[in-house]
Amino acid sequence: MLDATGTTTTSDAAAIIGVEGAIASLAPRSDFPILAREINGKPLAFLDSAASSQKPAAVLDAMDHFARTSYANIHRGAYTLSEEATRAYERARKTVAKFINARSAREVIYTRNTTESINLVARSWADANLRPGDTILLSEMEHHSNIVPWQLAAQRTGAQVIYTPITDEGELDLVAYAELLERHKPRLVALTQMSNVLGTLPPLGDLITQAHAIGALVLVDGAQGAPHMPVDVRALDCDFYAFSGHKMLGPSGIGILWGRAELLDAMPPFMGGGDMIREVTLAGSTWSDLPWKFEAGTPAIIEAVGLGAAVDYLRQLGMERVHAHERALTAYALERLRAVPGLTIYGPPAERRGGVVSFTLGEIHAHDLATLLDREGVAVRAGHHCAQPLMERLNVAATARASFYVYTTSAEVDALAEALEHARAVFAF
Ligand code: C6P
Repeated sequence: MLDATGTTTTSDAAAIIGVEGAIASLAPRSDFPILAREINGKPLAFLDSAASSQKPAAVLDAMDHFARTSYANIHRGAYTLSEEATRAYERARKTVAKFINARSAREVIYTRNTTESINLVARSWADANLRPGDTILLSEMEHHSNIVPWQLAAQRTGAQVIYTPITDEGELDLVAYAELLERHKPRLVALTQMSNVLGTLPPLGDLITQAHAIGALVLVDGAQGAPHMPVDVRALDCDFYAFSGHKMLGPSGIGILWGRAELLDAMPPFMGGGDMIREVTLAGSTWSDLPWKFEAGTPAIIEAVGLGAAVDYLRQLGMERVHAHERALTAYALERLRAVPGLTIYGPPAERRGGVVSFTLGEIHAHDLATLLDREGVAVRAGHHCAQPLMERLNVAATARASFYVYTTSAEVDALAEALEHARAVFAF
């Protein structure tokens, strides 16, 4: 059973939360109109940002303003509106490139989400490069989006997928990882930056160095990374990095694949259609340059503008502060929830995890628990969190999960703890 939360001491948490004992939101709550809502007559405590975050007025307004004043299709029309729309779309790309310290905006591909970004690599790079007998190394704590595309690629190419196990504390087994690298010499390693279930933060820098030493490329699933911590793809030294706009204050329908230019340049297109070509004849076609080679069809234009506004907002907050805020909330939550009798918390101690806390309460099914919490205005996710292999490793069918972001306060964590006490009372144990 994974329950390693006992390592956060009262004095650790007290030091983090300060004398007044409360953690205020990092971003002004009034920036997020939806947070003023009541649910079932109770103030909303939105604790499901790992699934999708709420959006500040700055993002909603940027999209609304763009749609009202400058919207047209991009890269197509030699008229003012289309040129304005193209500039806004490409400006947002540069904003994203700067946010992750890409060498150039050419390396920043717009996709629909993390899932599509990983599928792009699994289709384009894997199909062109993997042969029967090759190996792809994942981990047991990956989201389905970082498992299924590789299984499909393996089926198409004859490669095999292997997995680094996790320890009983919910962390990557580093000894096993080194052995698997040595024994199988995988062509590609794909790892999450933060587990969406356990909050585990694998030591990516070391893992990437080791993978490169045996000649593997490394894809980082940044779905739970880019929204929550500073990301510098050059310092990280990964080869591909994937993330979603909707988890980082932006809209749904827009995501990013960053890749090293020389890799992307050598890769065939993922999808064919308008905007990704240089020339089409009846006999065949040639491709546009990066990044457009990978952007077939009319893209999510308004959403790209929204993502740019979200990145501006996060940069103003400061990603170091975002990370520190979530760590403080997590330390507080682990301590507060440990006091709830019958609660089992999964994952590593506060100092080695991000702002995600998964738990079960006695024998109550996670879905029933989430429904009871919702009655108290507390929104948490319940289920397998698109990580069924991890659930199997934890030997649990489902967990409930609270996750934190820039607008979360310790009062919301208190509301969660109190709602859990209510749930215990309903189930009379
Ligand atoms: N996890 C969660 O509630 P998309 O759906 O493509 O934007 O992101 C997929 C994804 C990939 N990797 C990780 C680590 C993720 O957490 C997610 C999305 C959400 O945990 C929705 S299932």
